[in-house]
Amino acid sequence: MKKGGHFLNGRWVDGQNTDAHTVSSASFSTRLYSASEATATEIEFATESAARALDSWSRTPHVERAAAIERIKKATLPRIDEIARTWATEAGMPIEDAKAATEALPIYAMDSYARIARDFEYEQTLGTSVLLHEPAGLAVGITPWNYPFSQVAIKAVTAIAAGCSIIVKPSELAPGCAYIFAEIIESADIPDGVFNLITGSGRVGQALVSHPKTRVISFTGSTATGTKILHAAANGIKRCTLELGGKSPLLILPDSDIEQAISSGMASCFRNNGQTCTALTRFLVPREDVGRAAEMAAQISEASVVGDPLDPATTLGPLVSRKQWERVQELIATGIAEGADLITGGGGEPSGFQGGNYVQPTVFANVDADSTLAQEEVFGPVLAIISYDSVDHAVELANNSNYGLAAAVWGPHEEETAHIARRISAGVISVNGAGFNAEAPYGGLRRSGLGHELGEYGFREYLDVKVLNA
Ligand code: TXE
Repeated sequence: MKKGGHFLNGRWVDGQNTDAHTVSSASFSTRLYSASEATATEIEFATESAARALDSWSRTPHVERAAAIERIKKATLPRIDEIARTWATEAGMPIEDAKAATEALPIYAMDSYARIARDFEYEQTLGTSVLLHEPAGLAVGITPWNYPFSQVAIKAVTAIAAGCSIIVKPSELAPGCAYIFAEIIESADIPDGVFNLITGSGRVGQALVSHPKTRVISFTGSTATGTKILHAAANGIKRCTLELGGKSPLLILPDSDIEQAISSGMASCFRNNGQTCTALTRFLVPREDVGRAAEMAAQISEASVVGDPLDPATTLGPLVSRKQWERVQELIATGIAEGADLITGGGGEPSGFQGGNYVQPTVFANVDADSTLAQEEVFGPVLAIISYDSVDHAVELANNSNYGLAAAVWGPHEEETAHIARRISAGVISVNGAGFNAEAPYGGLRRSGLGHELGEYGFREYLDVKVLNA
């Protein structure tokens, strides 16, 4: 892959500040290569290119846009192994999981947006009115490091399918998968300027979202940065989708198959080494079952194969950076200081991984529902088990969060479990382990975000609607 520069107006350009960011391996922060910090001139060139491309792309027939998405998918398929290796190296996701994750959601989204671009009813009749759905304009996608291919690919294909042009700024910590995506665009014969990649820090992101030519912002990242982006969107009255953090509950109802519930919950909690916004990180367990639940969670935690993310046997890799490692250490220490019971794991690196970004897989039980550990997103392999006394109490605890991204409920009776799931305030709720539906709207409530990605709801974020009364 081409590393270090920007992909602007269909061409690779060497950045003027080529050595601004050191991209390191997640494992031991070994230097891999340097990435550029875009200058004001490069940002201006990116927006001019995207604005010029928008003019013709927004008028390109939707069947041609659908065909473009199909070409992007075709160019992605042969590169899955390379994407997974880059993801594992830079962000720490175990290679087999990274491969499966690349094969799943981004490819699914490409199929889905080829279909939606083709079949969407761009003109709808409502009484005597005609509703005209049109591309909303130049889009900016700002992405983090935890799912570095999916986040770039999904934002880009949604925008392109809808007839928008897009500038993507990936995380300066893990831009490798974004370079690969730009190469995919290059080989898929997408018109110049429809997709642009520019790298740099939050300063570059802020300049892009604040730029007067930007009309649509799609951000995935922390709630703190999302708040700043929303301010920028407010200043320019721009469309803004925010996919932010979470502290998602798994509610285990009395008489559940506790073994199955814990095992499926642990897979979610430790997915991508805990660096997943939808991770189920608070298990709500009937008070009398807490001992059993903690024991099972500890067993699964201790069976984690901690290691090099490129080793296919690894199930738990490192965090993306030492800074993230320190943040997780602080939260583990806070959990202990707040009096939660440390069942397994704890502070420091697992033995044999000193100085790396590896965290001990950690389980806490009897966590106070209002404590930092129960309220803050940890973004590492750390579970908080909280006990409850009645189902109403459990629902109250599940909703006792500023976040509202995902949730899961596990129970013995399907119908009753689904009924309780409806009382939970979160964007995506799973009943008895039901899987993710990638056609359904994905987004969080409250401090977890605004708007949606995926499916037709995600598509509409890139469309304006006009009403023609005739
Ligand atoms: O995220 P940031 P960070 C959470 C998670 C993690 C914490 C901090 O809890 O521990 O956030 O991660 C760009 N204007 N999530 O600091 O800062 C930045 O360059 C425009 C959850 O890495 O949000 C990067 O490209 N852009 C989350 C992107 O924002 C700005 C995934 C994300 O960085 C900017 C990641 C600004 N002012 C972290 N400042 C999830 N929802 O999955 C920074 N950026």
